Parts: sequence; structure tokens; C-alpha cells
Amino acid sequence: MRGVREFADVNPADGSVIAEVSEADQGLVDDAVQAARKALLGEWGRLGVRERAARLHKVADAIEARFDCFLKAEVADTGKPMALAAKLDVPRAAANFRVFADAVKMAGIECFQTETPDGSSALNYAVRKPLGVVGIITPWNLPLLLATWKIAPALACGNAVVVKPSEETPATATLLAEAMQEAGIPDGVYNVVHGFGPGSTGEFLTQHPDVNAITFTGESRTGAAIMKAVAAGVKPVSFELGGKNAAIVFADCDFEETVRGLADAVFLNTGQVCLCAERIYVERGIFERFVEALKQKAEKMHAGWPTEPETNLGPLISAQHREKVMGYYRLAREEGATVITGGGIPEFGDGRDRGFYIQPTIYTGLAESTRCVKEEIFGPVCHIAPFDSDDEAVALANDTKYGLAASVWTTNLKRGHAVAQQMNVGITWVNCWFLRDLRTPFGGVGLSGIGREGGMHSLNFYSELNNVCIRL
Ligand code: NAD
Ligand code: 6OD
Repeated sequence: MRGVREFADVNPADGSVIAEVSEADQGLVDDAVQAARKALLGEWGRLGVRERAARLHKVADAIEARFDCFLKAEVADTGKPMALAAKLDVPRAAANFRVFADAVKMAGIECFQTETPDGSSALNYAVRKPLGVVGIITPWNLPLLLATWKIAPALACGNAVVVKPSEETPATATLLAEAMQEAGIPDGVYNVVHGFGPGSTGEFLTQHPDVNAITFTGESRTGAAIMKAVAAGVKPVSFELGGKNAAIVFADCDFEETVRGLADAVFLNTGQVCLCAERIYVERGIFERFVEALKQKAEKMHAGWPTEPETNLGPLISAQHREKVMGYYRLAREEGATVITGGGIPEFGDGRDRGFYIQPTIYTGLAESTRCVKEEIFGPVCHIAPFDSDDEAVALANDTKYGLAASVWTTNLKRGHAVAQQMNVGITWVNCWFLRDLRTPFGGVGLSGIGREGGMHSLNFYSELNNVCIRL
């Protein structure tokens, strides 16, 4: 028998089991890869770009038509506030398909007229071809948003995909198959396999000889393991990994806007966004005022049931992840932090006590060399430290092995440009955070990733270019 080991899908808001999921073994992963390979030789492989793009728009339509189903599934899997998923996760899934459907239609080709030594010429042009079968491995924090961020451009470029969503959040990738079918995406183009990473479905997929490329979002350490797994096959990889992102707050910032923006940057999705700011550097003149203002925001957060409209703080994803974050809360005290607020587990006196809620937490007073300042925690937590000059702020923000995102808060735009350009990261926001234009490059430096996705960067990763040279 194959693929019969089952694992529980748990609702993080109350610890209840919402589904039993079949773990795909090597045989099922083989079947999925072979189905994808076969689909490339069928109708999908023969479709022109215009028709492919039209079908991807239909996928977006089908997601929108099932908005409530996707919403409920995402909320049940993650425990995130329904209001957040309705504003961010589900609309972004549809937008991902629309943006890449349009991008592939608009994409031009490189073309050069070349002078030859004998005085005549040649014409060079590059044609875009699919990579083949793309393995897509995704995390649990924004499951549908992050999976579709990769599925949409991969399909736009004519590939077939095998997706392995996180074992914590299997629901929406499964539901997406219905939208694919309704949109006329042929059988075998979109495949989903469930299971774990090492020694399980994820590893079977990365090691599969018939998978042509791997695109992965998750922890930096997992990225390193996947790199080893694909090395023998010399496969292209795109990695969007962890972060230990800094925010720099100047005394000349719009104070209220900055506090509002950074409350989001620290606590949105219970701090489980790779772009979250876990290190905030504040110009000394407004340090005390800023710490007090962010504390007020943290203490007003409402850790309610996900379906309550006023809830803006959900649980962490799992008991195991809460234990990891609580480990950092304990470590921060040992490392000498001053606890401004939080640091523990809230008590509700109802079913939420069986869920994985945790208090939003702010620290000050840690040395820059401590583990809590250096390591990604991935919870609703930040450390705030003062600085005295622009150069010092830049040096502090860049003193990390990660390099995903940064934010700079100032009303002096000249300073905003200057500091933003010195950040050693893939994206720097000035007076905003997580404001996305899907055509722009997205990715990280150092431990935060390899490559860029977004707009043409995605199209370039998910396709091979074949340069044709014609002597004229
Ligand atoms: P994770 O690395 O533990 O798991 C991600 C996925 O990889 C899961 O599907 C998992 O089953 C699979 N996996 C694990 N080990 C594997 C292996 N050896 N081979 C193949 N697959 C394997 O990450 P997570 O805990 O799900 O997500 C949180 C992490 O993701 C954080 O570090 C966060 O910063 C990062 N993240 C980064 C971005 C980004 O865009 N840079 C976005 C979201 C999350
Ligand atoms: O907005 C995106 O495209 C993106 N990849 C966001 C990543 C968020 C990390 O948790």
C-alpha cells in the first residue's frame, strides 16, 4: 500500500483535529511527477501563451467564486484572524494568477542584430521555453499566498507543477485543485502531494530525477538541506528564506504613522511573516516615547477567536512552534533583556487555552551580540535599541547574516533614499511595510535566499531561454 500513513491537521486556535491527511510516499510522489511529465506532452504543452494566460485568469475567477471556502480553510489551518485572511491571503492568491497571466502575455524577447567578421550580419533572438516539471515547496505562515506566488508564474511559463504544502497547512493547496479543474487546466498540470520534509514527501520531491527545478520558501536551514539534495542533478533553485529584519526610526518621522506601521510590522499574523521587523532601532531623542507607544499598541491587541471581527492577534501555528518562541522569551531574560510587555502565554478560561496563543512581547536592553538579536524568532516579538547617528543605524541594521527586508521611517526623503540604498537586503520600505507591487524583484541576500521572483524575475526563473542565431 502507498501513501496511507495519515497525519493530523490541527486548528491552532483550539488544538482540535480538523482533518486526517495522507502522507505521500515515494511511490505517490513518483506518480505525481509522472503525471506532470505526461501533461507537458499533451494539450498543455501545445497551448499558446494567450490561451494559457486566459486559463490562469479563469483560475483567479474560480478562486474568487470560492472566496469563502478558501477563507474558511485558511483560517482553520492557521488560526489567523479571518479579517486578515479576507484582506490579504485570499485576494493575493487571485492577484498572483492575474499578474503573471498578464506578465507572460506582455513579455518580449531579447533580440540582437549581430555584425559578422565577413561584413554581413546575423540575427539573434531568444525563445522562452518551460523548464518542465517544477517542484514547489511552501511554508505554513501564508500558505495560499506563498504557494500561488510560485504556482502562477510556473504555469504562466508553461510548466507543470508538483506542490508540497506545509504539513501544518494542507487545505488550501488541495482546494486549489478544484479551481484549476474549473478553469480548464488539464489533468496532471497541477499536482499536490502532502507530507513532511526530511525522509518524507519533501525530500522525495527534491531528490526526484524527473523534477527539473525546485522553488522553495521556508527556513534557511531547510534551504541548505534542499540545496544538497538537488546538487547531484544540478537543478535550478529559487529560495525565499528567513529574515531578522530591521526597522530604523528617525526622530523626524511621522510619529503616529510610524508606530501604527511598526505595530503591523511586528505583530501582523502573530509575527509569522518572513518580512516582520524583529529589530527596531530608534533615534535616541524619541526612544522612550516610541517604546511606550508600541507597548500601548501591543497591550491593546485582541487575541480573540479567528472569526471575531475585532480579533487582530491569532495563535502561533503549533504547540511546537510556540515552544520554540517561548524558548526565546526565556532566553531573552537570561540574556539580560528588560521586558517592556508580554513574555508569556495568555489565559482565556475557554477553548483558546488548548490553542497556541502567546503574548505580544517587546524587549529592550539586549546586547547586539545576543542570540535573541541575531536569530529569527518568528513570533510577535521585537527588540528596540537606541542609535545616535545615521551611520550607526545603518551599521546596526546591516549587522546580520540575513538580508530579506528593512524599513526606514523619516519625513526627510533625502535621508530616506540614502539610508534605504545602504540596506543590505532584497527590499527596503520607506514609511511603509509589506506594501507590494508584484512586478518588482522580491528575494533576499545572505541567509535570506537565492534569486529574485516577481514580474519578469519570476518569468526568467520559470523558463529556459533558447537563443536562436540566424546568419543573414
Ligand atoms: P520550513 O523550512 O520548516 O518548512 C517549509 C517547507 O519545507 C514545508 O513544506 C516542509 O515540509 C518542507 N521541508 C522541510 N524540510 C525539508 C527537506 N529536508 N526537504 C524538502 N522539504 C522540506 O519552514 P516553515 O517553518 O514552514 O516556515 C517558516 C520559515 O519560512 C521562516 O524561517 C520564515 O522566515 C520563512 N519564510 C520565508 C519567506 C520569504 O519569502 N523569504 C516567506 C515565508 C516564510
Ligand atoms: O508578498 C510576497 O510576494 C511574498 N513572497 C511575501 C512573503 C512573506 C513572507 O512571509
